[in-house]
Amino acid sequence: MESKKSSLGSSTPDISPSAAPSYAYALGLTQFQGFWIPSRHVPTSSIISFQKYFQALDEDIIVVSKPKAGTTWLKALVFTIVNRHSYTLSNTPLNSANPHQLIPFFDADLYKENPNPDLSKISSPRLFSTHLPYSMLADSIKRSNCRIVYITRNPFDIIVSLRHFFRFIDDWSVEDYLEMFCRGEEPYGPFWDHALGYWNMSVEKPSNVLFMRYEELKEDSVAQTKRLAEFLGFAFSMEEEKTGVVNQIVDFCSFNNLKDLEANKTGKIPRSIIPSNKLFFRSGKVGDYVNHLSPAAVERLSNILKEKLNGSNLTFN
Ligand code: PAP
Repeated sequence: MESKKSSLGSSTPDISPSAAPSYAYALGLTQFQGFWIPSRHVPTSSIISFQKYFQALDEDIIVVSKPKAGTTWLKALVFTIVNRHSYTLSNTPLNSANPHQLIPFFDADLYKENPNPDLSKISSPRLFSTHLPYSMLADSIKRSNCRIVYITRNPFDIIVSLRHFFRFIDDWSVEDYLEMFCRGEEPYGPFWDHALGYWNMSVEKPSNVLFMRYEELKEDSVAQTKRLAEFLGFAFSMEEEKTGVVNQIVDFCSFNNLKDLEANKTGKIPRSIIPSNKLFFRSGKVGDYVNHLSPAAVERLSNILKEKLNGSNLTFN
């Protein structure tokens, strides 16, 4: 049996559709509370601590996504919108820090280092993030009036983006990654359950959960940024719109601008397993999957998605 390089540099069994546990094993995924958690990176104990101890405030803002759906971009936009009266674009901390450093993850950052961190001194609104599904959020979030912004992306581009990103830990093919998605056995997967959890809540509680799509943000960045700001309670004034503030924020947070900032070109997040911030910026395009996935592969996952999302009004084109 052929061997492939795994995240720990050891050999793992070849992956075939019949080798059901291989992906989870080799990627260090643990099935926990119904989802596949990358437990080498995010210990389940940090999730339990977060669920047990986190006390949400009504003013909190939580950025949520599956990996590679547009997290970095959304964090940059949320940080800039919320802090635009404190920082200009020339002195914003985004010039010297990656967006992930400014909006920490509950599970991978805050509760990983300390089971019950003191978050009371963070100025309001507190900005947090997570890749966890809705069902795994702390109950205090669900009971509070805080705001959750969820971003999703067509899973085909996510697959290609993940494949490129994880080159530093494995040498699987894009087909392997597709197989993983078809089984729902990918980081924070299944994809459909993750998306449906937030989709349903955005329908049920639209003033608490905003459902965004990478493709829509790309297609009309200005309109989507205004929608985001309004949802967050930081709507742009007429004056700001007239003087071009929205366009300036959109341009500042664009792929081309962010990727060329020194913090993203040469920086690395301390204690992170990600070797360079450069990896968060690859091509930033919609539809790149056509260059990597065969039509048959796309059809296969499309059919699974159709079945899984049936009856929900949630679709992916
Ligand atoms: P993460 O979950 O590891 O934080 P995330 O930021 O969600 O990753 O996704 C990275 C993708 O967003 C990359 O996509 P690609 O591989 O298809 O290129 C990355 O290039 C893209 N990206 C990062 N910043 C931006 C941006 N400002 N505008 C558009 N796309 C972006």
